Amino acid sequence: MRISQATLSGLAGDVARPGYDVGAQRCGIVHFGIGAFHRAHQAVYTDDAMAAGDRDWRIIGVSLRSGDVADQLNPQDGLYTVVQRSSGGASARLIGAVSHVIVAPQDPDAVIAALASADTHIVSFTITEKGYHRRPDGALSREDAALASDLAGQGPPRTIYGFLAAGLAQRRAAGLPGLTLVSCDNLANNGARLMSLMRDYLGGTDAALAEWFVQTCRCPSTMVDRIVPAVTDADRSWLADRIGLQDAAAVITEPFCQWVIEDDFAGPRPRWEAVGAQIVADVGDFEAAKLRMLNGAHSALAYLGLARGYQFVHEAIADPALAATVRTLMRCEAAPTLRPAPGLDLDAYADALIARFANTALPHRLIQIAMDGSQKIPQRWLETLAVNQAEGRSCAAILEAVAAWIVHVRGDVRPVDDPMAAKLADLWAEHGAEGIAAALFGEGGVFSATWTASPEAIEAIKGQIAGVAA
Ligand code: CS2
Repeated sequence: MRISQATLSGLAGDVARPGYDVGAQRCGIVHFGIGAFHRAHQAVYTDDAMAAGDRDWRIIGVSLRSGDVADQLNPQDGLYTVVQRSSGGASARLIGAVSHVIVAPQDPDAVIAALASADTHIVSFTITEKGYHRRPDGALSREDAALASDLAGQGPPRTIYGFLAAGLAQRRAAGLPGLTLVSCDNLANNGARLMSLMRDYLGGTDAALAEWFVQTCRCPSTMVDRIVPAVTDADRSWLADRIGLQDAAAVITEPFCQWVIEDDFAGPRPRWEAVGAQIVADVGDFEAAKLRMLNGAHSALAYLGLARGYQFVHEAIADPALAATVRTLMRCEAAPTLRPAPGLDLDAYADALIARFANTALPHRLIQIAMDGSQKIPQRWLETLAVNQAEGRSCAAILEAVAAWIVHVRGDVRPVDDPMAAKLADLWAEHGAEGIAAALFGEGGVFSATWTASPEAIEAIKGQIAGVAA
């Protein structure tokens, strides 16, 4: 039997229930990209905030493309379990914060109506790096088909920009207040970037609305952190035995959870800080440390680990050579580029990250992390490389990882899941092992807006490519 309001009496007694009247809450948040990460992170904080007394903050999820999550959550009245798993054991809790999911291509008007509702105060996003439709230099990628269609006003919206523009126009016309747009994706300065991308989009479509947007809406930056591997069928059947009901929307995660949010809201918000989030004046130092150390190490483990035949993060980090590379990357290459955020000891942070990667109770596939590298490496590696290069330091560990990524995107060993996969394969065909590093990172290269590699760095990558490819 499937979990839902009607079947809850069948749920195992030791699964914690929401500490508030779920059905009595209105929706105050619209969330784009309601994947496993959101369900294990922001939705949990919001569930806790309502249990602590906040009201009317249930979440309407929006899927921009597939109907899969709607099929998982809607028949369950939005209910699902979050399982926390570590070597110490597993615990499960039921989350009531999600109301329902709208599949945007099936019902675009419902998405716009949710954005235009007087009850909505916050719109948040986990749409992954590529959901922002940016070029490698960070500007709006106007040539992208979905974005071009939205900019031209052809048919219903397809991107967050098109939907936001339609929703904001209705709010403005109705005299409603602006919204807080909360990016929860792993981009550097995610709030400021979203603000500037949205302003650029509106500037090209509706200048008066662009002005209203800047005056009334806010885009706080956030740092989000929780490792949430994709759930497998085996996980779901293990969970059904454990909790007594089938749950198609369950998520399995680690005990660790962190959310640092810039204190910059347009209107009301849940008291997330009362339930463990940090609301701070400046997120930048937290964000840079997390992206360059955790995510930087993750991506290095992904490409170097796959090349050595590993499948999971915990296997790769158990390899002494890879552990040494990752430790060097974090402590000697990333850390010197960072200003420690208040209370953050970067050496201790690196050790804690290695312990999290080693969690064998939470198998995390390297191939999941290897996805979309072209969207990830600028903020994970290239900013670190740029700062170190400017200060005369080289970064052997990151360059080794860069070489492994370059070999990965050649695409002849395993499929490359990346919006730039075709372009990267073409570059390989055109430049070969001799010229590919310069085509990507040299003067005028694809990624040179973030890091223009020195001739020495290009040579070092070339040497590594020969090593990895051999
Ligand atoms: C990972 C992240 O898939 C990836 O690229 O590096 O999803 C990572 O697990 C999270 O950012 C941890 O907070």
